[in-house]
Amino acid sequence: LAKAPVTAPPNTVDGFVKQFLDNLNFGQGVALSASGVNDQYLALARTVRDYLMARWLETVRRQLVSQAKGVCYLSAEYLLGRQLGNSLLATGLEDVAAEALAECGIDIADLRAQEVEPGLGNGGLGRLAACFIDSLATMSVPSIGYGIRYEYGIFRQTFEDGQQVEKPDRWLSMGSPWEFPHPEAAQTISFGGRTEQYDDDGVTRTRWIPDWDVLAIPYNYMVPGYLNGRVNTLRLWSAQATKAFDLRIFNAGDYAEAVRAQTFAENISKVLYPEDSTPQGKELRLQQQYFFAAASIADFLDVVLPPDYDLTKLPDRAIFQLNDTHPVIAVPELMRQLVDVRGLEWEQAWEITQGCFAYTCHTLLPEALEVWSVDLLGRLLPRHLEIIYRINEEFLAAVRERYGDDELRVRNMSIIGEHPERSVRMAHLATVASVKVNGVAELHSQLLREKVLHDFHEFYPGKFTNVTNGITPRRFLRLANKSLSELITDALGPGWVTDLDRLRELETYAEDPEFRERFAEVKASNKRRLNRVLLERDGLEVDDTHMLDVMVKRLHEYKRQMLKLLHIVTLYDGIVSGRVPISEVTPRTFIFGAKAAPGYRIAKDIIHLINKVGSVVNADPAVEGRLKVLFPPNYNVTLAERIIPAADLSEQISLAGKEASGTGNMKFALNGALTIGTDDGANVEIRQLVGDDHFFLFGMTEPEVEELAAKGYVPSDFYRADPNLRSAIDLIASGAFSGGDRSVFEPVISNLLYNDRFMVLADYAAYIAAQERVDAAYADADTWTRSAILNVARCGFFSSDRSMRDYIDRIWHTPPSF
Ligand code: 26W
Repeated sequence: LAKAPVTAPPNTVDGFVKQFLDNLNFGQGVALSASGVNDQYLALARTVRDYLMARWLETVRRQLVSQAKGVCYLSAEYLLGRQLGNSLLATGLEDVAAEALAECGIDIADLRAQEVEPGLGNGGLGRLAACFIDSLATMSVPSIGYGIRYEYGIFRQTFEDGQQVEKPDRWLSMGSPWEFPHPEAAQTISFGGRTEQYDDDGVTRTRWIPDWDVLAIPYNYMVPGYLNGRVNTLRLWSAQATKAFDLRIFNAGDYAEAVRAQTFAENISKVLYPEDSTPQGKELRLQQQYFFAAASIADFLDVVLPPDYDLTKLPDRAIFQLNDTHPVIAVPELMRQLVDVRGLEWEQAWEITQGCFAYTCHTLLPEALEVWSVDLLGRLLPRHLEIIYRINEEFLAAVRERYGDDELRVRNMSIIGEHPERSVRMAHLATVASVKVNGVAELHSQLLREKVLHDFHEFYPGKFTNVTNGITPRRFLRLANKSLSELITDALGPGWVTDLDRLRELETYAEDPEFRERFAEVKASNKRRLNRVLLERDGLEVDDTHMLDVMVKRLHEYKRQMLKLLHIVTLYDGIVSGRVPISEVTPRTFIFGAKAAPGYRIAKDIIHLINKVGSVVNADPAVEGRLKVLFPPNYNVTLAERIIPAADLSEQISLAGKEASGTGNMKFALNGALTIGTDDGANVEIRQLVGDDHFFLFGMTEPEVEELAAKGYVPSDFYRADPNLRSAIDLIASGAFSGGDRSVFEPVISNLLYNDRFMVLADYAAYIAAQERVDAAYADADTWTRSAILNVARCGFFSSDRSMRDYIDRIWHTPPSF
């Protein structure tokens, strides 16, 4: 293989101007004088791309030559955020590009603002995948990300009279300059039909005779490492109708039917399911999962591996990391490829398969554990169901051999569940097939071992491990918080960006009054920037003299946005009832950001209620502007990058034992917000690292939650016993936030009083008390700033570079390669 002949344009302002103008003239076909801002954005994006191209081709070449063991990260979601800023950062071109564009009379900030982020994920799980591929590129680890190129990503959220209304996310409508389609490398993916046995030279084999298929077209995206000359690949699949599919119908003269068929096939990658934490047993969703899992496996076997590769060596060449259960159908698919297509013996194929997969679980909620009905799976993927049955048969035989006829245990461990209908438990299949199974924070992994997958932990000692999540310091510190980054670099030099443990050295600076002053000024300037952004985006105002108290994450009952809201209503109630003198109220601006799954009724009611409380509180003169509730719509990665650096207080208040890890919690702490939080997910580790004095802990522990549940939790008891709580709930129930209409929020109130699955009322008093400690601490600005600096200094552990090192050491064994 020849060395890549491509060279990058000269790394100078003149070189950049020339390349930019070439891209504008020859790429976009417009003159500078006639160009619009979108033309300019596209030309700029292509210019930055040109600088990355030689590195990309070289990375691909080296990976092909070395055939070193690499990671195939399989994820149905990648929540990438904007690409331009990150590409400029990775290439070290930020200043050159800004100067070059200024020479052309263009403000680069206007072009950056033009980019629509690819929102190809729901929340934590998708953003984690994006952080991980960034770290893998930065650490020079051979790897490829596989996923789906949804034509519509997560919906765009708007509010109408305070209620969420979903609009389609047309992220591709202005063209995406970051993708490279390769129709010539399409894979054909089949569905449906039946299986049959046939005689192959005296051996009975099985083949699948599917009845329809689609093309999977790969679109490649660059994943640039930070200033290291490496560019990895993210390969997302897009569905296209096969020729055979519509020609047959076309020839029969039925044009409408042909178009319908085409639409049917192409629907597979049309839209991201916006459900978070409750799998919808939708056929299309299973189609999506198989579509990308099968295309990725085939791509790896046919395109990435050399021809005549000895497949028994596959575990030394590749590890397929399953990002939750969404890609788990890849397990029977690899078996099918090895046994049916490539003629290996079952036993040998199973040994290979078991050496090639690893599974990360991202949840603890039982309703989020994916299952597929045998009926549906058998109809869509008949051969895969047979394979799953055989895997299960052999697995259960081993279980019986170990435990005798403990049929209860056998039933609990089976890959096939019987109730409420026969179905395939994808987490069990993943666990049986994987080298390692990991949770995403210490507490989460412990609960997996002790509860959710306890029998499996006993059966496979050593299979379970923990890798605590992380976040990329490139996007969430260096890019999002330039002023803090400069302050840190002034103190420590630039090395911290790829060696985040070095932030420890800031501990001594926390004792320096001048440094504290500069740090406080950074926070204030970030609030002013947020004010500008929200004013322009949504007409919202952020007062930079207020404490900024932020809760941004998906709307889910277990995360308890309701608890935050009860705090706000309690403060407001204190003011309007005259119980609390207004001068004693700490001025606070509350910011919410949250999308609710479109079908999640109660979550949407909570959004409505937050907005209505905001309208009343913000407009009430009695409040004297001391409390403000802001809920900018359509929280996404781009907005996160603006909000998080401005925050003083980070709300991480899930019921203990429900949030697997959280990653927003890490982003806030790393940007110098103090956390008010429960003992849940990675909060536990954040608190251990930053220290109790710099973290506001409250609420029940996980064992206490279990205890309360066991003795029978009666939420209304808490309502009756606490006059503040009663008064706050009564205020909502009275219609004070719904123009006197008591029916509007009745479902929310009833749910709290008579159900309250996530024990909001039980933790209310502790939360209010903790918020009082927050107020007291905030009153001493300098001490607060010191705590904020110590949060930054002690959170280097949460770099996703560290997470990747842990995966490499404990699971993948894929060292960096150049
Ligand atoms: C199929 C429906 C569905 C969709 C998404 C079920 C479950 C999910 C994910 C598992 C939800 C998710 O994003 N989980 C989050 O993963 C983050 C990264 O590990 C964690 O930080 C969060 O705590 C966890 O909720």
